[in-house]
Amino acid sequence: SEEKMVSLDIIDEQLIKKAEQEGIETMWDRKKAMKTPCGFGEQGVCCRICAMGPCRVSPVEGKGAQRGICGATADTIVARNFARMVAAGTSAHSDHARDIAHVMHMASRDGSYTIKDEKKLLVLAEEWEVKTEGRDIYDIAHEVAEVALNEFGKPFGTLRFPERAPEPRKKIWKELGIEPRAIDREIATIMHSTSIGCTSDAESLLKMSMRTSLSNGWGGSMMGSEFTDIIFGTPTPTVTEANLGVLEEKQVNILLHGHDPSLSEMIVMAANDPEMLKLAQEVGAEGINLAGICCTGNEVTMRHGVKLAGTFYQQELAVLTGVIEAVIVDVQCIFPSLTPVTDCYHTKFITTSPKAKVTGATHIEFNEAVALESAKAIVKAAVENYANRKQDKIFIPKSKAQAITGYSVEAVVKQLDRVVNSHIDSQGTVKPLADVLKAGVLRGAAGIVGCNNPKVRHEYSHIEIMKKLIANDVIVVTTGCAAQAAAKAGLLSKDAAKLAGKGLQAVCELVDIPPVIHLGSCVDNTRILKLVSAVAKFMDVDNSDLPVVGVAPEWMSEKAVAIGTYVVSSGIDVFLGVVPPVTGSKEVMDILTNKIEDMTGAKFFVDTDPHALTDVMLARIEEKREKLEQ
Ligand code: BF8
Ligand code: SF4
Repeated sequence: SEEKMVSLDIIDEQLIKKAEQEGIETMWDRKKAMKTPCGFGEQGVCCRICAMGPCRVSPVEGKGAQRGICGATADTIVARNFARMVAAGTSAHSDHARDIAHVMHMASRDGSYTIKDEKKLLVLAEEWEVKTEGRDIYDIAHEVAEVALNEFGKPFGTLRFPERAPEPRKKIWKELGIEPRAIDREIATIMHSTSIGCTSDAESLLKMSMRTSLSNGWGGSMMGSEFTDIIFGTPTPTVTEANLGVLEEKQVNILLHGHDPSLSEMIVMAANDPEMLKLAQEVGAEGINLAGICCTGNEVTMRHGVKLAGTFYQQELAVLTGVIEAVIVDVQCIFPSLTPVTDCYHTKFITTSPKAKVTGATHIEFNEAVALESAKAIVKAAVENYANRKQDKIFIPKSKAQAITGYSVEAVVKQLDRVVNSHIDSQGTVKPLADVLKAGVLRGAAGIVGCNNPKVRHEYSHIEIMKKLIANDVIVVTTGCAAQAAAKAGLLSKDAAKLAGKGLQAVCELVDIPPVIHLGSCVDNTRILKLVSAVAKFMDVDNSDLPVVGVAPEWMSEKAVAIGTYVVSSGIDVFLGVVPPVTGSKEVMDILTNKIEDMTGAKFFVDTDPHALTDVMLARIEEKREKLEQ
């Protein structure tokens, strides 16, 4: 029923109860123990950049300490802290991309890593002026990878991908002086400028943050998406299932968690290897069941339909089912608490990256040079652990929902071609999308992205906002843990079209898509940039002219801060459901939620009430429509 489809399932409560009964601590216990968070930290006015401090200044003008020992004001301290979050988030996405670029550089016809989407590689080669004629595809791949790796540290010029933006957008970046240069350079510049006694001007720090964030969105993240498609294939729509009910009692369950597809793709391959399947049968299992968590989950579901166990906040809960033979992780969003939680079960917690070793975990380093062999060793360890399950500790919740994943921009465009098969010249373009937007059949589009955060009722905001938007004929695209929330709620199924308004419903039927579209992992937010920019270019306007919004209802990560900043810098309004630590500075608040609009044509909106937040979104969308129709 409709009610059931979107109601928040009770399974998590059952597992939380199981944790209590077994005396296992989860994030909710720790959240409780944390009591009230530090007000200074929460408002961003705590500085520990040098050893004269830490200094905590008053967020209130004229009351309490107004300056740190060096003289830094609340504005300076808040802006510095914000900038460092952007730098950290950018480093995470971009360092992930760097690894993917290295993998492309080692790709070979007979190795573990090959080139799956030659066409996409050739398009990129052309864009980057890498010679293609008469060359072996692997030579081209290696040179493109080298060009990409140079984007991190090239001494002169600006990045290549921003060229893809609409002309008026590029002009804005140039005029603001925020065209991103080398990726590592932008991160280093922020670390330098935010060190003691360097930049104290808040606006200048925020502009630097914008430039650095652009080196993420139109740099590292975009590289991550593009290269992953080239090496492992550009996603096409696939049907899958989501939620902890995808775990199988009679199979070896491997939980894939983290971010970098160069590991998870190999694990998928290894788990399908006949040798491994035979081994699984030998230990008495019916097969090997892979289930994804976090962005790795998104990556492998996009390309292989691997089932989604769930979101960031379900990582501990998945282990509590007692049927996970191994949690295999690489980098980012991995709770250190997986060590004590897995210790309560037979579950092996296997770290694989030298960049993310976790105390108490089993470290089996993944070696890309012998990737498949490496992956097999990891899968083997999981299979061999099947016999060690504690039978009395097993509980698999029943809940799962059907979902369609795998919508790359290419897949979306292909799907749109169904509408225009009579007008051959508009095939392969975003014309149909632009048309329904212009006509108002769709009022607008929203990208709903980001994490879970125990500061808010889990997944409530994600789902409420999605439901309200689609009911108002706003099509939703989604990535990250928000996408998994949508999957679990049944919103990624074609059935969900019945929750949509008349216009969106008609589009869903005509184009044969769900009303909420899974575009991938968090680096794949660049697919949104690409799609929005394509529509803007097609309509001969800028991104900021389109009735399009970005939303992060339950964000928590520094990566999310970097994403939000590049989205606003790209001309798209960003709506946050969790308050960022900037409220201690009037100036920073004023820039982010007001003045930045004069610079980029977009700004931040914050409201912890999802319904109020959505009302503002809808109003903003209609405002843009009015201007667009003039
Ligand atoms: O990069 S949405 S909790 S998994 S940070 Fe992490 Fe947030 Fe999930 Fe992927 Ni994105
Ligand atoms: Fe205090 Fe200034 Fe040092 Fe920050 S940089 S800790 S405000 S003295």
